[in-house]
Amino acid sequence: MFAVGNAKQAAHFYSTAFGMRLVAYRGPETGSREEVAYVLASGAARFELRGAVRPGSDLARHVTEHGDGVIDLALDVPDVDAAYRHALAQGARGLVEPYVREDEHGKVVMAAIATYGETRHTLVDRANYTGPYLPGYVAADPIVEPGQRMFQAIDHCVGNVEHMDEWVEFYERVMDFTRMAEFIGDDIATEYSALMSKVVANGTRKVKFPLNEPAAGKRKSQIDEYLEFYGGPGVQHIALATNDILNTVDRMRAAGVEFLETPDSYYDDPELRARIGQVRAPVAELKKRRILVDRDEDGYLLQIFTKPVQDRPTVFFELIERHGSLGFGKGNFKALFEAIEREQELRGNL
Ligand code: TYF
Ligand code: FE
Repeated sequence: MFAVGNAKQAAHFYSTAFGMRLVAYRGPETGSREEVAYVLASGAARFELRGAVRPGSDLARHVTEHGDGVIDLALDVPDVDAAYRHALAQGARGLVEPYVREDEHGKVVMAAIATYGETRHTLVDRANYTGPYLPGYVAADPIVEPGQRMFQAIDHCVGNVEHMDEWVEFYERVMDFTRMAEFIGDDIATEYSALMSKVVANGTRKVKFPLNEPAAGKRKSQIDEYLEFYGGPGVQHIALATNDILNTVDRMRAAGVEFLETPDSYYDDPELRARIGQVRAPVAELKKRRILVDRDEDGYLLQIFTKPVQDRPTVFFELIERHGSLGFGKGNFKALFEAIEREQELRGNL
């Protein structure tokens, strides 16, 4: 869920540039006097965009303070009561006690706990609900005629925090998540990344949360830039799983989405071909689009990163097409972080 300064226009952006379909709405016309909410879907991925319709609300304050950003990463759980009680027993801060909402389409159970910064996790069980989204929302028609889907799921959500280990431990303790092998440690940090990162995931690895913290380097860390401009910890990027990253990138670019530039040298490096072996598209086609490739023992992945999608240098998106690999593109970290730093420098924040 996003808090934005203008949900009506944001809904238009995610419809035209990300190929999402507006599916549900609530606002003054439906009895929601304080705020509007637009719900967009692409496959299993759902974004809710919230905007304040008048001054004075906590939502309005949130946008003033942080700019557009992610306020809630909702998690589907089979038993909201049990999950909430467990979380609180393990030291999580409860925000909303479990409650039931019903309408003619069925019932949902929800609760919410706090995570890093002002970010929340809503715990939701909508197994017994058949409506367009949740009780309180009405079905809505697409803003533009929906074309072919550009992505079908959320692959991972990344948090920028001050102390990574504190939050790794939080997800282990509160959610029974476990650490995944991939991490960015001291060694990489001092060489080029200016950040450290560890990944936690649930048992099925469907939910993956990398957590970044700034590392002291020669220059200002990209994570420090985020923390300064967001005004604290928050969601840094959301990775969207696509089946056809070449097509998606072409269509997003045509719609005006800006992606990070990867230099020609990345593709012309003889070691790249040796490292990635055979992938589904010719390297020339990847090079044309600045798509990155990485391979590990399980397979390979293709990925690309947008520039920040709002005025502040905070939230951005990743597109990822996995072919067996469960990683996050370790082999691309150097090229990626150099590209991010070039942008940081242009902004005068390096
Ligand atoms: O999610 C990941 O770990 C990758 C790599 O500031 C990454 O997408 C890590 C840190 C970062 C940007 C990308
Ligand atoms: Fe990522």
